[in-house]
Amino acid sequence: MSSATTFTHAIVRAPAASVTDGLRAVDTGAPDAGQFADDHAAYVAALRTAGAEVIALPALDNFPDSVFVEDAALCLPDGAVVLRPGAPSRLGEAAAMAPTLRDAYERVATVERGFVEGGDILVTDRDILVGLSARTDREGVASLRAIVEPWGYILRELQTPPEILHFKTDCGLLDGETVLATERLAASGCFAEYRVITVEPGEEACANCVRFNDTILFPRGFPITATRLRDAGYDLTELPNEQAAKVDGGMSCLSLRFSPPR
Ligand code: CIR
Repeated sequence: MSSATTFTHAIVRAPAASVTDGLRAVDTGAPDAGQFADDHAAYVAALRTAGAEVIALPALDNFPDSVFVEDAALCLPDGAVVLRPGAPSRLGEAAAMAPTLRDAYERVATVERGFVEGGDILVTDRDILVGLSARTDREGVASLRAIVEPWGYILRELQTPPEILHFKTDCGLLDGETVLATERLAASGCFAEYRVITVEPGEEACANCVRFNDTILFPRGFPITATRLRDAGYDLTELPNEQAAKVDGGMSCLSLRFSPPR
């Protein structure tokens, strides 16, 4: 079993009413906060169905993007890391997440320099891939590396293509050695050591999916890629993501997945 896709727990945070002010690269209108809350409840229910004990944190109205908990922390089998989001309006989300990590883990370290957002980190069985982006810089990656390499992990620094918000905006882990990726990200060569299934052109917004135990949480509305994955033997749980997508969020951003160290 892959430790990169097998978990007992998930951390989520309720969407704040202020999610309507969430950051977005292109403004296609604000998300509907009520619908966002309903979609989030469906996401949490799917995590529970997949076997998660869910730690549900309260909304933080001062942080419009705080529902996207993945960007504030990194949960590994051997320890957790409090990250440093590169978006100024999101920096404080990391400190707000720290107490929850300390409750779950004995070993919690903090990125003290530079910037790293969890959306730029893909953890596989083989290594930790970190994409430099507008939110994640070299100094932050060096700080993260100094934490995780002594814990026994291999960190590989990559470049997120410039038009992409986060490295994981365009990819998701399907199993320990297989990634779903857009053609534009796969073309960068960053998955040379992995099996790659590509997203159907025009369906790029479904690349950010997340495997939790036996199922893949997958945004609804991307039928060709969904069929491709089912034909390859994967079980999908399709979920509404239209509101989160208005503020550039996807399936992985909405949770931190982990198994507390024994
Ligand atoms: C942001 O721009 O930071 C949020 N509106 C979306 C964050 C999405 N997070 C992720 O991809 N890990």
